[in-house]
Amino acid sequence: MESQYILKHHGHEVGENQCSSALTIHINAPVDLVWSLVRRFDQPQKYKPFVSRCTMMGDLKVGSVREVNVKSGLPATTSTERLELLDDEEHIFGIRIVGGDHRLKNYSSIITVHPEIIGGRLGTLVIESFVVDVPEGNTKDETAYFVKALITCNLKSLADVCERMAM
Ligand code: A9S
Repeated sequence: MESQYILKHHGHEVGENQCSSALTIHINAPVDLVWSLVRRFDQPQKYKPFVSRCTMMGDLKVGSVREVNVKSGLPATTSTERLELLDDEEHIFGIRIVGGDHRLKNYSSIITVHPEIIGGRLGTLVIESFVVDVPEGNTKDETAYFVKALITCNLKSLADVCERMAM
């Protein structure tokens, strides 16, 4: 099932000097609760552990831009990001990183959430895919490993927050 969702919603144009991948997680919470957190482009810190502050100009619609400040100890301090997709029917959320003092150039990601039944209870499948330039001096594998590790942290934190709220 996951592969059908990935084929339908997570098709990225991947250039020669780019890398791309997709990660999934199953969350023991209803899809509407999970989506209510994922869709908050203005408040990524609701679940992302590396974000310390976020300021959004405009309102919650495609084209809005946010300034994300990340916690110390990371290889960046700020990231400027644009909301590219926000579909409350199909539960599709997409951003593009357009600036910041980090090395992720031309980064874009898509998150989709899908209802499922886990152990006879309402659950959610979350799929997050990305595409990004391979920085000068890094390999595709190193870049994919780095980004996948960060997204894995974000998704595990999303699961923790949602499962706690659903208790
Ligand atoms: O926040 C996301 O959705 C995904 C990523 C990969 C964000 C990464 C990051 O915010 C750091 C955590 C600071 C790592 C950016 C934009 C660059 C980094 O180097």
